[in-house]
Amino acid sequence: MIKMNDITRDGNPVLRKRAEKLSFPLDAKYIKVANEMMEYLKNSQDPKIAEKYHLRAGVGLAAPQIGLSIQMASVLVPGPENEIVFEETLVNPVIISQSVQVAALEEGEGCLSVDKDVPGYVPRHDRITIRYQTLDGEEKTIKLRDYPAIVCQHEIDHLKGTLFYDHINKKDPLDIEEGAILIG
Ligand code: 4LI
Ligand code: NI
Repeated sequence: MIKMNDITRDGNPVLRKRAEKLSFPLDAKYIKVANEMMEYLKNSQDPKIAEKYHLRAGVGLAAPQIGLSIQMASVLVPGPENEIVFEETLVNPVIISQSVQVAALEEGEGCLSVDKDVPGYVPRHDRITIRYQTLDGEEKTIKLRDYPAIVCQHEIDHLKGTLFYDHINKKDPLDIEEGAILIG
């Protein structure tokens, strides 16, 4: 079971590397890693389990965050009634198209690898089309918008060595372009 101690923190060089593309069929060890990453997200979103194991809640976790420089990230986005809005482990994901429309989380972004609060808007694309492979090598192309799109951009950034605060305007963290959508 993945716990906070297994999560690499800002300053660890693995978070700044470009992750390696995976080839198929996936080695069994990577399937296990993927299942553990998704299990972390589920556990972290369960108040009882999270409290018991001191897990910080997350909706996305990328392999470099557990020290593996491979192109894999798990995403588990719950909706307002706790229903699952998006659940997937993305392998070799790429953004193939993106809206000009910008969006940002109104409350800023957090990251399991960044312990300090870094306030400010993180400008993202409101809509994206991503292409990725599933754990069994199926090629998928899907469109996402709003919160799930923001989470996937944050996770895909991890595979490129980018952290959310890299995108925050250093001079004025709450400066964002006119017309940007703020997601509450
Ligand atoms: C408990 C149970 C307020 C502050 C609101 C919590 C179940 C921030 C938001 C959660 C903020 C769940 C989240 C992310 C933000 C803030 C991630 C709570 C877990 C909200 C996810 C990757 C950025 C993703 C919306 C500094 C660890 N997650 N909140 N950002 N939730 N969560 N990000 N922003 N301000 N980070 O953090 O998983 S994209 Cl689901
Ligand atoms: Ni992160």
